[in-house]
Amino acid sequence: MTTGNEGQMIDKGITLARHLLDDRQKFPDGELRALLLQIGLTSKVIAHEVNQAALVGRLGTTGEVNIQGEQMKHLDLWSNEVLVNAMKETRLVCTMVSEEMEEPLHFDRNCLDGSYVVCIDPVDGSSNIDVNGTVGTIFSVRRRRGQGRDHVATDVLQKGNEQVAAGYVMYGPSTVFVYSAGREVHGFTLDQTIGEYVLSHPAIRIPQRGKIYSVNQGNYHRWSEQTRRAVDYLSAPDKATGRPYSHRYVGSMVADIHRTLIEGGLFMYPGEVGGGRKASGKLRLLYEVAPMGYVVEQAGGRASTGTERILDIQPSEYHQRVPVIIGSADDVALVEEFYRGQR
Ligand code: AHM
Ligand code: MG
Repeated sequence: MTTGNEGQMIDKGITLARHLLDDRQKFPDGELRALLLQIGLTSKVIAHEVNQAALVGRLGTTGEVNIQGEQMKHLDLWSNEVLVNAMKETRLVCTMVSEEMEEPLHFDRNCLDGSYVVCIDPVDGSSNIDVNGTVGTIFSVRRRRGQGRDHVATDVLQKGNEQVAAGYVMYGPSTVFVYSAGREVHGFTLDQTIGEYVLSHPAIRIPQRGKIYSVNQGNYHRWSEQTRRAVDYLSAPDKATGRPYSHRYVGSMVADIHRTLIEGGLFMYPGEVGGGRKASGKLRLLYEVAPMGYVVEQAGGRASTGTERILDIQPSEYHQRVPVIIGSADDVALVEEFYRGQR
C-alpha cells in the first residue's frame, strides 16, 4: 500500500514564513498569515520550555483543578499564558477559548474589523510530560462574525466547518508544525540549527485505508456494543481483508493523529455507556476535535462521531466533549457501518 507521500523531497529552502508569503491566494490580506506566523513563533518558545521542563522545575501539577475536574500542570498554565499574550499582541484576535480557561477571553480594546477567534489547547496530552513523552499544541481559527453585546458566544460557538485555519504542533523527537488553511495540509520540521520551521511534509495526503487503529483499549468494557464489535473486528485475524490491524496508542492525541495522518488508519475516543462523565468521550470539540478533524479532512480523511460528521456539529458549550473516530476515509466508514447496524 502506498501512503501517497513517497517521493516528496524535503525542501530545505522553504521556511514557514516563506511558504505563507508565497501563497497569496489563501492569504490575500496578510492577517491570517500573520496569525499563523505568530502561532509558529510561540510554539518555538513552548518547544524550548517542554525541552527544559525537567531542568527548570516546570514538571508536575500546580495543585489546582480546572473546570473539567482535571489537575492543572505547570506547563499547561505557563503555555496558556504565553499563547494568550502572543495572540493579544497580534491585535488580530478578538476572542480566545482555551482548555485552561473556564470562559472565553475577550480582548476588548483589540477588536478590529475582520478579527479572529482562536481556540487552543496549549499543551495537549500533558499526562505524558512527566515521563518525557510527546505532547502538542492544537489551534483553531475562525473569523469573528457576531456584533453587539452577545457576540462572544456567537463568535465562539461556530461549527468546525467555519474554521479558516487549524493545525497542531507536535513536540516529539523533533518539533513539527502542521497546518491547513483549506484544501491542503503542510508540515514543517523545526530546524534547531537555524531556529526555523522548514517545509518537510508538503501537501500531506492521508492514505485511503490504513493498518493501525489507535484507542484506549483499557476502556473496552465501558464502550457500547457497536464500538466493541468494531474494535473486535479490527483486531480479528483475516488475511483476505488485511486484518488484524496493529494497535498503537501514545495517549497524546497530537502524536496519535499525526501518525494516523502520515501512515493511515484510525484514531478513536468513543463515548462510554453507563451514564458516567465520559458519555461523549473525553475530547473537547472546539479546541481538540474540530481542528484535528479539519486537518484530517483537508488531507483527504474523515472525522466522525460514528453517526455524524464532526465539522457539522453545532457547538452548544465552550468545553463540550464529543466522541471521535478520525482517520483514513475507508476506515472511518467501516466503523460507521457498525454504528448504523450494517455490520
Ligand atoms: P488533556 O487535554 O487533558 O491532555 O487530555 C487529552 C488527551 C489526548 O491527547 C489523548 O488522546 C487523551 O487525553 C488520552 O486519554 P486517556 O488517558 O483517557 O486515554
Ligand atoms: Mg487537551
